[in-house]
Amino acid sequence: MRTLKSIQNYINGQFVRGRREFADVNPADGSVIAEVTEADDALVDDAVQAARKALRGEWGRIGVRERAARLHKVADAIEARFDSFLQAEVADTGRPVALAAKIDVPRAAANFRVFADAIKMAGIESFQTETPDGRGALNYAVRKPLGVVGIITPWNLPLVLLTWKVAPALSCGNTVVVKPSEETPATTTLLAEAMQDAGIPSGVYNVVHGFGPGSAGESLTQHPDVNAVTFTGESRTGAAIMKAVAPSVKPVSFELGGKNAAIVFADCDFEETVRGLADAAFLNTGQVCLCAERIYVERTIFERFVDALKLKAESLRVGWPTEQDTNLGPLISAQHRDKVMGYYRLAREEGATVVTGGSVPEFDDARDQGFYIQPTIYTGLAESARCVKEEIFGPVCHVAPFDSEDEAVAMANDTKYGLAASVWTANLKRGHIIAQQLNVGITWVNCWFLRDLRTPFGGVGLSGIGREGGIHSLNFYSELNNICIRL
Ligand code: NAD
Ligand code: 6OD
Repeated sequence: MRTLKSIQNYINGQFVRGRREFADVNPADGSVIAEVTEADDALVDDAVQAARKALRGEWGRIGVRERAARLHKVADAIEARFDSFLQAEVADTGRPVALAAKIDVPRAAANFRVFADAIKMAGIESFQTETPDGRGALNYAVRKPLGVVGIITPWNLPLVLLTWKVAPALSCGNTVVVKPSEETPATTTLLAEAMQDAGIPSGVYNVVHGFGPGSAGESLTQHPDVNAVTFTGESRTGAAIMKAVAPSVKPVSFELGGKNAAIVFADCDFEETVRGLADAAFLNTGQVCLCAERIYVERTIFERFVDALKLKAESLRVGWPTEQDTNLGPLISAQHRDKVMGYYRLAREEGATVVTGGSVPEFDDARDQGFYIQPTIYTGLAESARCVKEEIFGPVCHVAPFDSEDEAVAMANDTKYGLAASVWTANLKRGHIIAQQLNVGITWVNCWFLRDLRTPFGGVGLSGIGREGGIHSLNFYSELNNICIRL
């Protein structure tokens, strides 16, 4: 009999079992890969108290240089365990192994290195202040940790988005309690081993497993001794967390959903644009918050573009995540596939033309017990259709024609979300002008998901609150204390 792997909570430097367990499922074939032990309120409290205590221990005493050195050691430890992280992430998420090897594990290490260096380079503000009596004053600010930061992460890029928040939080001297998605608990737990290898003191990095409402997620966000909450996930979960933290007025940073637009002009580099937008629509089976679900194409090249994108979508290899030449793995869960299939049906009811896809592929092997879905392109929907307005979060896009720049910008901006956009044109002057008119946190011109970790990252409207990245992360994860000295 095969013994299932057990994924445990990590509290005060120890792996700890909870009272209930739930299954960690491989989305490629529906098999159970591990039992995950859920943290109840008491264990969440233990984790928060361990994190509080660690603020007053060695972690609270070491200086910025030593903190940064240890974060580089965390990056070294991730790189040393590259294959374990890779296998765990692929099994949990179903993302293709080539993608995870190129993006997820290297980015986890990069997140620690970038914020280790950023905190060493971060200056403080100071002002010489003139006063009526001529004596003047000196104002300067010091950066202090917020305290215990609660970190809640989603399933779509578990390791990237976890380390994107843990690294800057630790670089600023905080301690953390992380609640990963119930769908993808493995790499958050593996990171605990990397923390141990790197000499991060007990209690600095804690992990509690479980669900959202009525479980570890809610318990963490409501905990009175958590000083700030940083969350990535759905917009409506962000709203629930906002309510939970309101009574204790905690700072929040929210990276939420999107319904991102791409605008394609007739003068674009056609091949590069089709390649770029095939990635933007289908990468990670469309489960990237930055994916383009709305593509607006100048009418003169509309049909040629739709034909080319169709060819590209149909050339993608939907397969086992562990095979090197797989382009698309499954969706994360049966429940998520039901949701995406619901939108595929709705698109037809709303009058869409199905250019390609629209259903579930058949394999005649164990993948039929997995949660695969076809990459799908629609045209012909009204701009008011729910499929054009609501985030679907699958490998799907709607392509619509436009006749003028103003019309393209108006359609792109007609959304309650505002995370990301892309503009494709050989005319860079037009690229700048259009990009500046888009109501989003990030616009890419002639590229997509090209990241520089020093830049502000976040969204407007339903897409989030605040910006992370570079100095923006350091400012969120620290409390600035301004000191005014009378001279
Ligand atoms: P989700 O909101 O369902 O869950 C995210 C996390 O929140 C999970 O750990 C979950 O257990 C927890 N949670 C759920 N309800 C909670 C509650 N009431 N209190 C506390 N915790 C709770 O999101 P998901 O389905 O895991 O992720 C997909 C969503 O995330 C998409 O909408 C996507 O656009 C968004 N996302 C946004 C970004 C960004 O940077 N803006 C990045 C990745 C994903
Ligand atoms: O690249 C990042 O830093 C980031 N936060 C990406 C988010 C992707 C959403 O799925």
